[in-house]
Amino acid sequence: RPGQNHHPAGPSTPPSSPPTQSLSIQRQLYERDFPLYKQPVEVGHFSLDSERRFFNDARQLRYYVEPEKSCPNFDLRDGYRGRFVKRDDRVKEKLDHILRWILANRSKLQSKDTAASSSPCALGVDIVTWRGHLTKLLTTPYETREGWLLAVTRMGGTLYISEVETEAARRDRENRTERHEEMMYWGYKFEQYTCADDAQSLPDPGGVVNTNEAFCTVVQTRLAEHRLLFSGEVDCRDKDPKAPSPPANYIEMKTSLEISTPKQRSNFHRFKLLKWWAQSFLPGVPRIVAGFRDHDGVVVSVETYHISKISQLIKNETNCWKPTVCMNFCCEFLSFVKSVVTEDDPRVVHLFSWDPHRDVTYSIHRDSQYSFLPDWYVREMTS
Ligand code: 0WD
Ligand code: CA
Repeated sequence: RPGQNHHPAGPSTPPSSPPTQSLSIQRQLYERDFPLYKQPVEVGHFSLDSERRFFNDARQLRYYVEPEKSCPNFDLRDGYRGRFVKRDDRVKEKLDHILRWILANRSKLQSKDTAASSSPCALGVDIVTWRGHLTKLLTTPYETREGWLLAVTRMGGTLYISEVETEAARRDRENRTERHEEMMYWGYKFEQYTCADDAQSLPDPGGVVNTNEAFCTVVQTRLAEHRLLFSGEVDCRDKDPKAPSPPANYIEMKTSLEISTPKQRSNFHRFKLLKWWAQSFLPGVPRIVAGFRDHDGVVVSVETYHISKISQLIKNETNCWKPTVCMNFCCEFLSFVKSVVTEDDPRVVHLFSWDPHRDVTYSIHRDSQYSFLPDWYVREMTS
């Protein structure tokens, strides 16, 4: 075995040896016991309004209203031309909203185990990132199409992980077809048909869909030895006041093409359920409500998926994904990052790069275009 490759199951290396240069993504390396993943705890939340302004509260949280009929006939194309305000996805917000939340809630974070720790770490967490970035890590062992770039900076002992758009993703974004643009709207429109602004009211399908608006949960958890703090967008909550406390009352909304053949069912299990599972499992969101639509964007059925039952649902599929591989790979990647990114400096970025069928590699950048921790955050955290 080449000594340059980071081997997850290999013998432990002495602490003084230099970090390895790459991380293998071969699935069989990660087929072992499911790692410890602590029940995620919501430590806070925030909202982004119709102009993408940050609020340290739950004003954008919506309430799920179960459709009247199992075949609701929601027309997802309605309003695309006249009642749609689309977020400008050329603007890269990086971790800014999470950092704003951290500054506003620092007191809630400095935890007890930090005080006892021999190497005090300012925030009491090892990793700060978006949930969506972790989802990409979880699905990497099974991804054959899209690579990723993740920028990592260590400051005050905490590793901040922020995605960088790949060249391929930028090309895809700039060359979307009109049909694709419209289909991206359908998911948001489905949310509008099923979500109300408060527990007493009904959804308003006649209103404007504005994708600047968001409610995000901030959760803390631990994956093996990695203490994680991440945020993810939450579509809505259970409106029953007796529902369990967050994140157990949250619901993820999805749309998908209706399933009409065994091949489609198998593909749904093997590819789509992997992404759905990874995204909701991470923050402890227990349920997904899926609207199955036809080619014209009409929802023909609605189904609920319980995250805890998805692994059972896929068990009969040949060549299927395994939750343990996803979690072990993510855990190993975070260990790899910790071993590589030792310099504690907000101006230094280690750019981790992965392309399908390749190992994970990295490059180092000082005072470059990749630096992503804003001055207002660095100043506040180091003063
Ligand atoms: O600037 C960036 N590179 C990114 C910013 C990348 C990823 C996310 N974000 C931020 C935004 O501030 C957004 O409010 O992500 C927030 C959502 O983060 P997340 O929950 O970690 O992302 P993810 O799990 O990938 O997506 C959750 C939902 C999506 O729902 P579906 O059902 O399609 O998975 O957030 C929406 C989308 O509705 N979404 C985004 N919203 C704004 N900017 C983005 C995005 N880049 N990606 C997904
Ligand atoms: Ca959704």
